[in-house]
Amino acid sequence: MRIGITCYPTYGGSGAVAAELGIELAKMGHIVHFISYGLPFRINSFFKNIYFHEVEMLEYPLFKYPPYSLSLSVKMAEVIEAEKLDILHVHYAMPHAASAYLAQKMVGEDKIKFVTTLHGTDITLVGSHSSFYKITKFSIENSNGITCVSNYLKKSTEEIFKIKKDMRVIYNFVNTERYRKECLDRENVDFLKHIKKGDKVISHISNFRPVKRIQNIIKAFCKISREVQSKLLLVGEGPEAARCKIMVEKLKLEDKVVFLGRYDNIIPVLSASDLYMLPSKSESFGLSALEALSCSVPVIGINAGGLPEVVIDGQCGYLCDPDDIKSLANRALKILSSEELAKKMGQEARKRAKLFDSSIIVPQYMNYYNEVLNN
Ligand code: GMT
Repeated sequence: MRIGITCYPTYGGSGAVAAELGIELAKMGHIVHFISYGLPFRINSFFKNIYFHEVEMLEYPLFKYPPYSLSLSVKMAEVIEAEKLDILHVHYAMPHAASAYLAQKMVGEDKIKFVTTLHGTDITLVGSHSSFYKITKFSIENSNGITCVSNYLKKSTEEIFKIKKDMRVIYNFVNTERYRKECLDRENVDFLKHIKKGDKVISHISNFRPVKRIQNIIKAFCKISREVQSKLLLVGEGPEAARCKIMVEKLKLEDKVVFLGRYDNIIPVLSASDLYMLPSKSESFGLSALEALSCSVPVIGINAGGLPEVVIDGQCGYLCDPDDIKSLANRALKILSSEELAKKMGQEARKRAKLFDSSIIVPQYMNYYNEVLNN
C-alpha cells in the first residue's frame, strides 16, 4: 500500500507514534510518505521505503500568521496525486484533519480517503478550545476513519464533541524487540557519569508542558532522596524546564536531579532506570510509560485518563492522584526499597508491554485502512 502520514515532527507522543508506525509499515514493505514541516524526530536515519515531503511556507509581509494548514493541504494534494497514495493517515486532529479534508476536496473524493488518529490534547485541551471547537468537530465528522489511542479518549471525544460516528480504539504500541533493557557501557553512555554505584535511578521523559506535572515529580523526589540513595533523570525540553530548574535549586537537589535535555533515543535512559514517573494531570495513553514498561521499568502514573488501560495498579507499578505528593513518594519508596518487589514488577512490566507489541497493534491499523477503503 502507498500510505501518506502527516504528524507534528517535534518531540511528543503523537509524532513518536506516527514515526514508529511509518517505520513498522515500511518494514512490512509498504511505501510511506511523510508530509510535514520537518522530518519526524524518530526518523533520524535512512529507512528503506520511507520518503519525506516538506511543506513549503511562503514568507510574505502581510502574513502575521502564515497559513500552514493551507500550505499543508496543497502539499498533501500534490503528494496524493504524484505518488498515487492509497490512503492518508493524519495524527493529531488540529490542523491535520482539516488540511486532509481540504486536500481530499482538491483532488476529488474518489481519489483518496483519510484516517485521523486522535492522540489526547488535540481533544482535551487544544481542540476543545473555543477557537478550534467547531473545526475539530467538523474534521472528526468528515474523516473517513477515526482512531483513538484509548477507550478513555474515545469516550472523551464522544462527550466533548457529541460525536455519534463510529470511532475505533487502536492502542499505542511499542516494538518490544527494540525497547528492552540493554547493558550500558560507561565509556560510551555520557549521562552515566551522573550516576554513582548504589544509586536508584528514577526517570521522566516528556516535552515539559504544564500537563506533565514535573514539579510534583521533583517534590516527591525530594522526599524519596532523603530515604534512598537516588538520582532523578529528567529528559526533554519545553516550557516548564526553567521553573523546574529553579525548584531544584530551591530544594538544594542540584547534585541529585539531572536535566539531560532532549534525547531522541531514550532506550539507554530507560535501561538505566529503576522507576519511571508520569504523574500528569491528564494522559490519554502515556506512550513513554509503555516504553518504560517494555524496558522492564515499573511505572508510577495517574489513576485517571487512559493510563489505567496501560499500567495495572499494584502489578507493574502504581497509579496515584497526581497532586498527592506523599503517595507518589511512598509508592516510589515501596518499589525502590524492596529488591524483590522491584524485580517482580519489572518482570510484570515487560509482560504487560508485550500485549502492546507492534506486531499486534500495527496490523490493526492495516485492517482499519482496508475497512475504510472498502467502505
Ligand atoms: O503530551 C504529550 O506528550 C504529547 C502528546 C502529543 O499528542 O504529541 O501526547 C498525547 O499523545 C500520545 C501518543 O498517542 C499519548 O501517549 C499521550 O498520552 C498524549 N498526551 C496527553 O494526553 C497529555
